[in-house]
Amino acid sequence: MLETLTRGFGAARERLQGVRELSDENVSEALSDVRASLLEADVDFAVVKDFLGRVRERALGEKVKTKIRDKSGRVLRATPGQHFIAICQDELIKLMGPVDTKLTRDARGTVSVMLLGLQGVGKTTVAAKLARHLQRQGRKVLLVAADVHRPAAVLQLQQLGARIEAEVHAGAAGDSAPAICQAAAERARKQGFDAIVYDTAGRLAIDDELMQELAEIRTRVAPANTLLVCDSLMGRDAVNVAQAFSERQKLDGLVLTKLDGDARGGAALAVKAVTGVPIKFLGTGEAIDRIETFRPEGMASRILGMGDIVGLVEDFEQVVDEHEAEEAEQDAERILRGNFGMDDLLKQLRMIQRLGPLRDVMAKMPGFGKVAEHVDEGELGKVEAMIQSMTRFERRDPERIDRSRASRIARGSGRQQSEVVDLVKRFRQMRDLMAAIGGSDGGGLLSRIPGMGRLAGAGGLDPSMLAGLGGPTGRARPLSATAEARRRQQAKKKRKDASKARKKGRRR
Ligand SMILES: Nc1nc2c(ncn2[C@@H]2O[C@H](COP(=O)(O)OP(=O)(O)OP(=O)(O)O)[C@@H](O)[C@H]2O)c(=O)[nH]1
Ligand SMILES: [Mg+2]
Repeated sequence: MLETLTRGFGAARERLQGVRELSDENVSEALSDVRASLLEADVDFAVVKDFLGRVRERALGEKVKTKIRDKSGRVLRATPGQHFIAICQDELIKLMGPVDTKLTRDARGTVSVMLLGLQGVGKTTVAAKLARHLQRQGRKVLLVAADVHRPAAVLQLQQLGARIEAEVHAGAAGDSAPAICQAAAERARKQGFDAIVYDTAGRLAIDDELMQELAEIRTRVAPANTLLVCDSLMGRDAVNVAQAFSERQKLDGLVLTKLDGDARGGAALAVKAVTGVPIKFLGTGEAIDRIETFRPEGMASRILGMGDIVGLVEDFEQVVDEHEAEEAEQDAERILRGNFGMDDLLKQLRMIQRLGPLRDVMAKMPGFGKVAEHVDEGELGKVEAMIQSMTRFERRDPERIDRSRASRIARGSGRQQSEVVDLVKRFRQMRDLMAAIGGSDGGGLLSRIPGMGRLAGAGGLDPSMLAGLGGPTGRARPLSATAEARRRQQAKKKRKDASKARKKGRRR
């Protein structure tokens, strides 16, 4: 997701590493990296020019603040390179925002959403995803099959509706789309539905017939929200289509789909700037829960390879219920004391899998953008198989897994013995690390990462847990995070020892 953009900003960041101040020359060089990636990502040329101009002006014009106080009054030092990235972040957020992702209610309090867009962009999928989203807010949703042009369209929506237990309204043969929508709106009023989602027909191109039909539906049901669905993979064409639609229909926002398959991300970045219509939701996969409310901050942060903790927490809240969240919180506390076994690891892995493809989850973890690009999706399955082949005793106390046990586990899970040994080794490192960063004094590493405390509470989801799971090749192992934690742990021990020695000295 968005690798092209991330690479460009990453290159700029590296280029500015170690510079003493931002100069015309080094800023120009950094911006040329950014420019190349923006163009490669298929961002509209005028948008690129404008964006670069603004970043340049601020990078050279603003006095670089190298000392910043955080909320607790601690002084943090920022390098010129970090200052440059902070400006990029700010300008990216401005480019994509502001956006109000709340769906509007009509006078009766009903949330009505009309979806439109070209053929195959994902309207019907989004209809089901939005219905699920609204159900989670406690609403009773009516899905409306207003695509009378494609024979299988109604069935498709009915199947999706059945999966999420949402009622689907379909017309009789020969009914027009506007008539079906009107009947559905009346039914919703009578039967107490407080949310209604209209799934309309797609066309190959924007033609008068389609515009007429959409306008007719609008006058009959007056949807409180009209959302254009765009396919992110269409890049600049998606932006052009959005522009054409917005000139002929009043749009409240966009849903950008198939972002999961989009390495470039040009549409995500430019569509608001070009059309003035903000993205409200993202589609990040075929499954019904792969929908995200759009946050420019989160997107900017991900583009810059800095992760998106808030997004991750939101994903987590999407997939777990209250009971699970509570349980996870207790688990996390125990895990952070270094008190956990393979069963806990398995549980955590399953939780992570529910959050979406590992690659996406990793991309949202601060500092793990690069790692995410190399994640092997099959890795979790292998680890799971190995853990399942362990006895209860072995799971509880993996230290006891000797050569003969490892060989048995390997045979049972169809893996190599070396992989089992490797898993046990990494598990041990992970446990030590957890104890180190959890820190009994509450001042552990986790508590210093914004939002991480809550995340840790939410699922015991620490990057380092995943990091250790890079597989035998170790491709996805971010050594720096582990090394950093070890360094902190050693430094802490040293300080403790030194203070002990001092006290001892005084006593003598
Ligand atoms: N990877 C991925 N696939 C998606 C996403 N959203 C939709 N799709 C897929 O895109 C294809 C088309 O989706 P539909 O929802 O049928 O699209 P539509 O706009 O309703 O199509 P028409 O009704 O024919 O105009 C399906 O195979 C979906 O599974 C997404 O966010 N990511
Ligand atoms: Mg459809």
